[in-house]
This record gives sequence, C-alpha cells and structure tokens, in this order.
Amino acid sequence: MDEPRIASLERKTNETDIKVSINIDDKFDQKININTGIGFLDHMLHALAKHSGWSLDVTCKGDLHIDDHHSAEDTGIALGMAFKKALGTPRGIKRFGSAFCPLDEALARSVVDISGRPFADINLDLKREMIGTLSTEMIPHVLESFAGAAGITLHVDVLKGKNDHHKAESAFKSVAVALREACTRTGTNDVPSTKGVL
Ligand SMILES: [Mn+2]
Repeated sequence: MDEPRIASLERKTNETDIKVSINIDDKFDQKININTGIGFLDHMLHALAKHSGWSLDVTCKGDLHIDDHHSAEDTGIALGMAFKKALGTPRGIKRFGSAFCPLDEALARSVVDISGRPFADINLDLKREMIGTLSTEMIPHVLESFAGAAGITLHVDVLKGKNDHHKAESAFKSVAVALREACTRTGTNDVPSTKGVL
C-alpha cells in the first residue's frame, strides 16, 4: 500500500491567515471543509476537492473588510503550496492530465502538466462583475495563483456556456478531474521526464 500523500501548512501575512490540510489520496473517505469567508470561493474549492478525490480542510481569516482580493489570491497560493508539498518529488505519477466537464449548458476543458514549471492560461469568459461576494476577475486569478504555487502548467478554457456560475463551476470540476489523472500513480518509481528530473 502506498503512503497517502498529505500535507498541512499555515500561511500568515498582514492580510490573511490561512490553514490548509490536504490528502491527495483519500477518495474513499473524503472529508471536505472549506471556510474562506467567501461563499462562492468555498463552493469552487469544494468542487475542486470533491472531484480531485482529495480530503481538504481550508480556513482563511482575511481582510474582507477591504475586499475579496487578498483572501481569494492567498487561498489559491496556500492551496498550491500544500498540493506541491503533499505530492513531494513527482515520481511514479502520470504527470499529464486532461478533462472536459459540462455543467448543463457550460463546458470547460482543463489540461495539466505536473511539470515543476509554473504557468497558467485561464479563459473562463465570465461576464458578470460578481458571483455572490466573489469578484469574477478573481476566479481565474485563484487558478493562476494555485498553479504558480504548485509549480504546474495549467490550461483552462470554458468552451461554451451562458450562466457564469455554471461556467466557473465546470472549470473547477475539469481542473479537478485533470489533476486527479495527472496525480495517478503508475506503479513505477520513474520520474516522468526525459530530463530525469521535474
Ligand atoms: Mn453550483
């Protein structure tokens, strides 16, 4: 039996105080608790954890009296750091993952590479200013922040859709399913790179 890939960390600044615990290998007994103070962000991270097969605990106490920016961005960073820490040296994993996820009329595609190279290109085509108390401009930024801190390459495109809630949610679900594939163990101890290192 492989050891479960787990990590916990706290990231504290003058703007936010965030605690994250993640278990990448808990798909049979998932426990998900998200409390960032921003309802729609909680909903997106819950969807991300659920469809990635993670157990995830995230608490953010941030400066929401200013706006949602620091809390949303720093939560993405802390989650990316925790994911990277849990994954450890990326040996014996598929490395690449991709997924299409629909939510009714919306359809999103995500392609991920556990590359050690932080890069994100996120196109969600959101039209509204806000969804709940989350600025829609922060939704791609959360994914960019996550990818940057995790050191992964992430391409996310919403291909179709009319409803912004559906578009965002289909995007997070597709990221989850792509990550789940990329993190899947191959049963080898190989570093999946011609360089021999990631
Ligand atoms: Mn929803």
